[in-house]
Amino acid sequence: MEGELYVRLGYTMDALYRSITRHLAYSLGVVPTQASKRDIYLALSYSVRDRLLEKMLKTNQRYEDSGAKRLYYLSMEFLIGRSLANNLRAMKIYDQVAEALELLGTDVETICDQERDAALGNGGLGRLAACFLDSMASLDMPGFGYGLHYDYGLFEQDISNGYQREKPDSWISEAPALQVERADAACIVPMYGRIEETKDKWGRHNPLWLGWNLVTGVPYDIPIAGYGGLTVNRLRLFAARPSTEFDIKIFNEGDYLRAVEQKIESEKISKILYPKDSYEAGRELRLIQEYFLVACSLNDIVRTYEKDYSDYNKFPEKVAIQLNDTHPALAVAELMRILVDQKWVPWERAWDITNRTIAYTNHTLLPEALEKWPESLLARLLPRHLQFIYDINQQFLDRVVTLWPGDVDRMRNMSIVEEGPPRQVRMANLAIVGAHSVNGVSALHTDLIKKSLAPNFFEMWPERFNNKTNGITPRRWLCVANPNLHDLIEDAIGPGFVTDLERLRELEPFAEDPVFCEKFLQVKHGNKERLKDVIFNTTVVEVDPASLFDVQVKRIHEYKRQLMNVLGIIWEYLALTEDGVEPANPKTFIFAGKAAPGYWAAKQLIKLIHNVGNTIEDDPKARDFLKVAFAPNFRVTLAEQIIPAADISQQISTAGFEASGTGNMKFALNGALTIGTMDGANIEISQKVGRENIYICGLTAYEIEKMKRAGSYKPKAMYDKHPMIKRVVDSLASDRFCPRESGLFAWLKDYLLADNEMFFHLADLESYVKTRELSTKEYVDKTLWAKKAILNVARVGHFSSDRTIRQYADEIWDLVPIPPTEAE
Ligand code: DL6
Repeated sequence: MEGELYVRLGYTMDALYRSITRHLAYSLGVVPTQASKRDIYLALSYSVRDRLLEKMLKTNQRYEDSGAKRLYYLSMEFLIGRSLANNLRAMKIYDQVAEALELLGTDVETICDQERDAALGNGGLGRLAACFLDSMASLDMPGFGYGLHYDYGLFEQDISNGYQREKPDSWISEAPALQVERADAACIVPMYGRIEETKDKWGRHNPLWLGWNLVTGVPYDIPIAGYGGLTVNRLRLFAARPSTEFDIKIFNEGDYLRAVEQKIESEKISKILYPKDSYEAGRELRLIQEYFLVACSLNDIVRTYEKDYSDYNKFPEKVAIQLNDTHPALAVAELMRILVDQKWVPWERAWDITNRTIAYTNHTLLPEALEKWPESLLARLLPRHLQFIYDINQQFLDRVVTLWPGDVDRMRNMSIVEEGPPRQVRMANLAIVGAHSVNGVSALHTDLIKKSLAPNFFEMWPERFNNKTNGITPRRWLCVANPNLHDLIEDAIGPGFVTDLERLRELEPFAEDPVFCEKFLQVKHGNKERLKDVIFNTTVVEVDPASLFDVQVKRIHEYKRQLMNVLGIIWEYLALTEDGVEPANPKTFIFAGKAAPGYWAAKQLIKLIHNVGNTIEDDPKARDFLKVAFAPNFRVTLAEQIIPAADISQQISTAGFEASGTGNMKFALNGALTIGTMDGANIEISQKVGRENIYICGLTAYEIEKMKRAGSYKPKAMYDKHPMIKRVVDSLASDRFCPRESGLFAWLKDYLLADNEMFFHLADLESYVKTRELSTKEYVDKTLWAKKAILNVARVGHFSSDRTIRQYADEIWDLVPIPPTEAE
């Protein structure tokens, strides 16, 4: 006990049992015999939280003692999902807890099932951030997430008559069991106000930002357990609160209601996650959220730095800041403001420090997702930041002029401020200019950033651009999601691969071993049985685990081409019912995914999937061969149930549009074969698993780009020429799939046949359908299928987020692990 400020906690079954019952009594006020499952879940979560905090305090101490550099990952989204089972496995107390819970008359799976997802993200970008946190902790790296403490996460999706309905997801009720409030580290964030131009005592220009409104940022820490449970980092989420409980001045003036209104206004900032995912223009509140995240985070980062250092020249040696997309790009201006206005660092030096500290990851090339904010809005909300943006831009454009004198077009294209009307600030340009590293998230995506998104910037600073292909954490996506496959692999190649995923290569010889193949297929079948129940309970569709499970689960978006999948299903349906061509094996098409609430076309697609499914189900000629199920409310937990049960993983985005994808990696790791286009990380997956173990179809990004430039995509000609394409499109336009809502899908024919159809559905359709056919045929040969699936598992170790994080740490952050001491 000597030297310890706190009581050591036990990790045995006995100690855990005592801890759970103690929390039942003293945190929740219930006796064990009367505890509900929810009570036990909470008591267990508090017990786990105690232990995580114990390790977190020790980890903090270790980091402080080492004086190591720290990484701060600024992200508007962290899509965590459930935490409890993941933490039990990370801390290696799953079995002890299972025994303790048996004494309480229940079981660990039932209790873990009580947890609701923390859906503080939209999709890939937020889930990647969560995988990165897991990897940083598992690699003993001082890397911390900074985000917003939303009251409401991503909406819950209900389906009513095939239409998506959104319901609020009040995550806040779930949070206390995961987090600790750190009121001691709260900060004040100024916004709005005006600039008064003054001179300092030396007569120098000294603008003052005055008359702001103040909001308080209250941090909440969620411990993030590394695998093994010794390193526990934290995710710090900021909630917005009024600067004082009520504005005393307004209150004293007797305007009680206005004081309350102002309190509500402040709290609005962290109320809700914007459900946008590469779609929809932003609103003022979104910009405020982005600024609030940046201001709170930088305040915290600077405060932590100042505990040990006063000289800001060292800042980039001790601090690395990664911007997860452009959402936190205001960090460039905010760090400049802090250094220049508050720390009196000269502008040029402040710029050097800022640039060496900040790095930026781009996650999308979609023009509608590239953020721009009206200059007028910034002038009102952040007048001082806008001045810094102007100064940064001026300095930058001066360099551009020196390099390319007289090249006005280039200047216009590179400028951080876009000429109007309306004049807008381009956040991607601000991030590229302000960061020392700009990375894409797959080899193709990075290439496209260099060639199409930012070629002028690449020409100016080639060394700044680099690739970091995404990865996924095997702890969640194998150990937690597919424990039986994990155990099977462990029996074959021994332990240790979970933190060294390339070791999965040792599985390769087992792809030829009939006994292993048989066990592998049994694990898959078991997962399919379980998914069958999940689907039945949520959709009432009865699926057959002996059928091929062909899965496309992800956000619903035109570029992801759920529509092409549906065209493929209709093709198979018409071939079966009109031409008598049966599929080689019965097939179940499983979809899941949310559409942004304002995205009409995506919502219509959800309706289409349901209607096609119903038409097939109502058709006695078809229903025994084809089935369509749309599992509602896609979220991390549902992904954990669906992915391990998939035979086929559909990754069919229009080439050049999916920056990377990470679902593609999760499916392959769980032994599904990919049908995919040469897009994002699919390309690298195909290189790793071998072209014979993946089904590639469609045009490449460069072919598509060429056709776009030449204007040579003529979908109407394809429709006229190819009878099956014509039949499929015409059936869509008829009332065949909407007998009770005449004309509902007629728009799709015009959409698909337009020369400016952005996503090249019909261009890829034939190749896609043929590839599907081949995959179904091969599925019948179980030995061949098992071999291919096992080789996928064996060869995707590269896509562990541990590898990705090591690359970020070595090549961008200059961050080293600080492993636990033996005493820990
Ligand atoms: O990098 C994570 C993830 C990629 O895997 C997806 O391909 C990409 O679409 C996604 N991007 C976004 C962009 N949203 N915004 N802004 O979610 O990032």
